[in-house]
Amino acid sequence: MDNGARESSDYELLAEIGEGAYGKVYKAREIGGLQRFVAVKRLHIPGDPHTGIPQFMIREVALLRKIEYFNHPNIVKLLNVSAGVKKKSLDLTLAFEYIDQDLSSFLSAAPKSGLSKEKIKDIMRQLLRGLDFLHTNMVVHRDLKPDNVLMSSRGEVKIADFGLARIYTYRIALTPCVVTLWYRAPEVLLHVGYMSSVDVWSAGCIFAELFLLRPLFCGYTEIQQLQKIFEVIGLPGKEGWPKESPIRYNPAWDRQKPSALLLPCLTEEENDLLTQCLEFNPSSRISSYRALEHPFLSGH
Ligand code: 0RS
Repeated sequence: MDNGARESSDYELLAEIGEGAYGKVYKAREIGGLQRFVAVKRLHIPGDPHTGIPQFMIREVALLRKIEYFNHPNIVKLLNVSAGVKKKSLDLTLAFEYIDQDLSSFLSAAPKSGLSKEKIKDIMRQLLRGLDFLHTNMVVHRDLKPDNVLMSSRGEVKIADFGLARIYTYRIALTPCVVTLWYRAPEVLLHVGYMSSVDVWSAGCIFAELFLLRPLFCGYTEIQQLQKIFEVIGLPGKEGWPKESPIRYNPAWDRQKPSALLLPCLTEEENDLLTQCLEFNPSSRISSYRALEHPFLSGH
């Protein structure tokens, strides 16, 4: 892509920085050339590689490269893709620009007094611009959280770990591992859908976290996660519950909300944006595009 075809051996792996359903991510250095730091992501696709590269993989990589072509400032830059054949698997290596910090470390290092309003606005604007770009290109992230929102030393916010949804689904079935539910939209927890609105929910959870400096909803099971959500946004009426959901409506989850504002420590304007991001019904939830026009972010 930038230096022509590269082999994965063109990178010196320095340290493992992440492991998950996707395989492993390493901090690495380019050998020769600019010797830049890169984030190398290795995916192992089990199966007989001689039967060919699965179609879904070709599609997903084509999608990643299409997204890359636009060079969006709030999307992590993909530098190179290569595939290698092993005895019993296909190895896919993706190299990305390396960004120093993730939002979760940034928040842990934030002063106890909190982030400034200007910083919160700046992070949310960049995050929503990145999301709006993905959504315009028909990409739903599905797992947006502070761990995969990266922060460059120049203050740029970049979304990582998107666009491999089908490859992941394939791997998740094979690799049991703990995933955080904290940023999951109710319709995902209720198993009734995956539209771009799921990412706006996650962005809303991140928005609250920028003020609170702790996650808004920390559930450890899907039911507990839903209960935590309803404690803050209120339980929807039975008529608003998706009929297709395998999870039954439970009136006992209804807690009287103490305040009209979602988070009493936020201003009315901030609460208004948060409420629109954390709308139970995905079709009534604000889009990332419209969220950018909200008075809190547009600055009018
Ligand atoms: C959970 C506390 C630790 O540059 C990091 C980068 C980092 C990257 C980078 C670039 C492009 C990815 C990473 C990437 C690819 C899956 C991913 C999943 C999550 C995040 C990024 C992914 N906190 C997490 C690990 N960590 C230390 C803090 C860092 C620090 C700097 N720069 N990743 N991870 N794609 N695939």
